[in-house]
Amino acid sequence: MNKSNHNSGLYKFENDISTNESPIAHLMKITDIKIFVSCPGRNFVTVKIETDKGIYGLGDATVNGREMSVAAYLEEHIKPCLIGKDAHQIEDIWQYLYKGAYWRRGPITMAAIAGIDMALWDIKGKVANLPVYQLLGGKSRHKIKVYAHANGETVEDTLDHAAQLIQEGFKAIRLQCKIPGLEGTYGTLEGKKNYYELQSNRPLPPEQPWDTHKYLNFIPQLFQKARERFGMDIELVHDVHSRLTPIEAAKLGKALEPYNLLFLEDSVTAENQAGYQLIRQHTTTPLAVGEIFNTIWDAKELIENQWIDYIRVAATHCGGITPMKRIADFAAVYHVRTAPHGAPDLSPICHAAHAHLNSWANNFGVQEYIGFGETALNEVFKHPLSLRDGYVLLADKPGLGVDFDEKAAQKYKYKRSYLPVTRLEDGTLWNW
Ligand code: KDG
Ligand code: MG
Repeated sequence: MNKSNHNSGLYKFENDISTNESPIAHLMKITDIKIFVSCPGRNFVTVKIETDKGIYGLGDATVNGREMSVAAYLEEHIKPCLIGKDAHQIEDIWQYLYKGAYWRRGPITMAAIAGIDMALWDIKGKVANLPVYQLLGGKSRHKIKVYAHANGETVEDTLDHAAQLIQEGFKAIRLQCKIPGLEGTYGTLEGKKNYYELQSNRPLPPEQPWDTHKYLNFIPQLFQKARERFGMDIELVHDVHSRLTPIEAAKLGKALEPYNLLFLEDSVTAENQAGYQLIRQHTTTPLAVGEIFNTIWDAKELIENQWIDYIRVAATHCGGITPMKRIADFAAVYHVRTAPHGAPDLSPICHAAHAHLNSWANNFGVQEYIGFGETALNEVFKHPLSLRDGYVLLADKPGLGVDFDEKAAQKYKYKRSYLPVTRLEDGTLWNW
């Protein structure tokens, strides 16, 4: 290779290609990795990678209810290995943290890797002076369809909430409602109607009751009333939160067929992926799953057997942008579309990463959207996302386009917090 061809511009070839060393000199050394755990409304683990060129990148490594484990993993086990490495080697660093750790997969490991991976993509975009979606291959669309959440204590309450969202311009809405006869569950939590799963300020997990029989009797009525009131145009989603067995989910899918859902989410747990085969054999209601998946392996059989229609992995929980791009491409082969998790326990950095992926992926389906209403959140994170008429718009900024105010974050101290736990009325622990 002729050296002189490569000495101009960013890429400086210092070694001849015939040697065993990398032909690319360390372009941009990682000088520090800072890990912030803050609570601007809810807990977030934020990663900041600094380089010797003064450019930094940001990543989200939040695991709801297990934040300090990821922070310790990053601080003690990742940071020392990456100082001095070339920030441009995203693929090699990803493999180093995944294969090189010997201990693969799992939510803590993969969130830690995700925080690093997102920050490295952010750096690469800033160096190139391009938004990350350009590095992925450019835009497939100029706006990102989202679904909002309508929750309520009663059917009427839930549908009033949905009516308000329709008026705001949303084209797709998720309906969740408190189940009659079950106290304090599944529609609202502590009076929070816009999001029923907000972290509790209690230092121990709150408990909620569950009854599958009551639930299965009730949910089809909710969707029947929704169609009576709104007609067939609005797209509807429901999240089962993995509380059914496959045959129960199949029954629910069948019962919901007349109401034409966009998808039924997390109808059963997916450790046993074949559970979805059974549901699939019985219903044409589209199926979505994946928000707690950590790797492509969690989705492999679901996708290649076409047992699902939407894969809902989140960049923060599946190892970052690098694997999410791979999962989207793999899913496209089997007619599966992406519908990334979009709960507020993902920081605006993850939401921005999704917006870049959603702009790029041809097989993007829909993005879950709760919004960024909290004042404290907006004080700490400046993000490039805006909402217009049921679509998210992504402003063109280099990298991911998010900024993080470290000083403001310090004001909002981490608070130990948990998701609720579910039990049957006889005390048996159930899936939450
Ligand atoms: O941390 C768990 C929440 O993000 C989850 O309960 C939200 O199911 C969820 C959803 O679909 O947004
Ligand atoms: Mg869900």
